[in-house]
Amino acid sequence: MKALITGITGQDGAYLSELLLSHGYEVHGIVRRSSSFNTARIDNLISTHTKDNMLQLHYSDLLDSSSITNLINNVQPDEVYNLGAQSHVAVSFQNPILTTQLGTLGSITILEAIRHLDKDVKFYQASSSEMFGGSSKDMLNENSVFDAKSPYGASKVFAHEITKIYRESYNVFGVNGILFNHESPLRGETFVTRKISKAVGRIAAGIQSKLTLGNLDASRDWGYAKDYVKGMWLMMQHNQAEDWVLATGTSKTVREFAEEAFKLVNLNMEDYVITSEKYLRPNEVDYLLGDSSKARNILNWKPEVGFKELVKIMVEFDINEAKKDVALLNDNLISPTWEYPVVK
Ligand code: NAP
Ligand code: F7E
Repeated sequence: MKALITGITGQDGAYLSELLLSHGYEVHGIVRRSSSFNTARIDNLISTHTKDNMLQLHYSDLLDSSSITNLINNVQPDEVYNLGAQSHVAVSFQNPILTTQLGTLGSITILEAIRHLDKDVKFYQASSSEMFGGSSKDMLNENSVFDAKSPYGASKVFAHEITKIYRESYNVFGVNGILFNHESPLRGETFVTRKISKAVGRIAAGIQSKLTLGNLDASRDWGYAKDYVKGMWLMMQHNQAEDWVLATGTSKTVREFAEEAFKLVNLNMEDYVITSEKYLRPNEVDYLLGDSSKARNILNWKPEVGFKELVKIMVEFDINEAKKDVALLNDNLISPTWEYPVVK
C-alpha cells in the first residue's frame, strides 16, 4: 500500500507516518521548502525509513496545484491524507487569505487529481470541530450544524463540503474526519496545551517566571494525537466513505488544563499565570464537546488516553526539554527568557 500525506511535518503527519510505516505502507510526504529545516518531528522516521525508500519526501506546496497533481500521478497512491493547513485559529485572523487558500484550494486540487486518475484512490480530509463554532454546550456529532467562527473554521467547512460533493457526484472515496482537539508532545508550541506544558517544565526548572495566556474559560474536548491518527486510518479502511467524529466526550477549560499541569510539579497556577488581551481572538469558540459514538460503535475506535494522562505525558516531556534548555543556557547558547515574539 502507498500513502501520500500532505502536512507530514506536522503533529498528526508525524504520528500518522509512524503508524502507516508500522503497517508496511510506503509513505510519501510533501515538504515545503523553507530557509531552515522543518522536518524535526519526522527526523527519526527519516533516519530509519528513507534508506529502503519506504519513506519518500517531495518538495511541494498545497498552493502549487500542478506539483500536487504531478505528484499524485507519479506516486499513484492508494490513500491520500490531506493534513496540510495553516492550522492556528488565531493566526487565521491575521493571515485570512492564505489560510483560506490553503484550506479550499488544497482539498479541491487533490480531489480533482484523484477524480481524473485511472485508479481508485481514497481521500482523507482533516475536518475540524472548529466548524461547529462552539456556541452551545450540546454534544456535537456528524449531524450537528456548522457555525464557523474564524477564517480557519470557514476554510474547513469548504473542504468538508467539497469532499462530500466529490463523494456524492463522482463516487470518490472521500472521508471527512471531524476531529476535536488532539494534543501531544509534538503539538506546536503556540497552541495552548503545549504552551502551558512547556512553560510548566521551564518554570519548574527555574528558567521562566510567568506564563501569559488569553481566555482561560474556553473549554475544549482534548484527546491524545496518537489515538486520533489511528482513527483516521480506521476510517479509510471502512467499506464506505463517510463523515466521522473523533472526540473523548469530556470538555475541560484552559484553566483546568493549566491547574492540572502545574499540580504535576507541585506548583499553584495562580502564582504563575497572568492573562493578556493580546491572546484574545476577534471571535471565540467558547465550548466544544464531541460525541464519537459512531466511530466507537462502527470502527471500534476509542481514545486510550484520558485528560489527566494527556497532561502528564506532555508535562513530563517538557520537563525533560527544559533540562536540555538549562544545559544550553549554562553554555550561553540560548537566551534566558522564552516567549514566542509574534504569535498567540
Ligand atoms: P500542524 O502541526 O500545524 O501541521 C500542519 C502541517 O501543514 C505542517 O506539516 C505544515 O508544514 C503543513 N503546511 C502548512 N502550509 C502548507 C502548505 N502551503 N502546503 C503544504 N503543507 C503545508 O497541524 P496538526 O495539528 O498536525 O493538524 C493536522 C491537520 O488536522 C490540519 O489540517 C489541522 O487543521 C487539522 N486538525 C487538527 C486538529 C488538532 O487538534 N490538532 C483538530 C482538527 C483538525 P510545515 O511544517 O512546513 O509548517
Ligand atoms: O486554543 C484559548 C484559545 O490555539 C484553544 C487547532 O488544532 O484545535 C486547535 O484550535 C483555546 C482557545 O487551539 C491562549 O482562545 C487561551 O479558546 O490551542 P488553541 P484551537 O483554537 O482550539 C482545533 C480543533 C483545530 O482544528 C485547530 O487546527 O485556548 N487560549 N490562552 C489560548 N490559545 C492559544 N493558542 N494561546 C494562548 O495563550
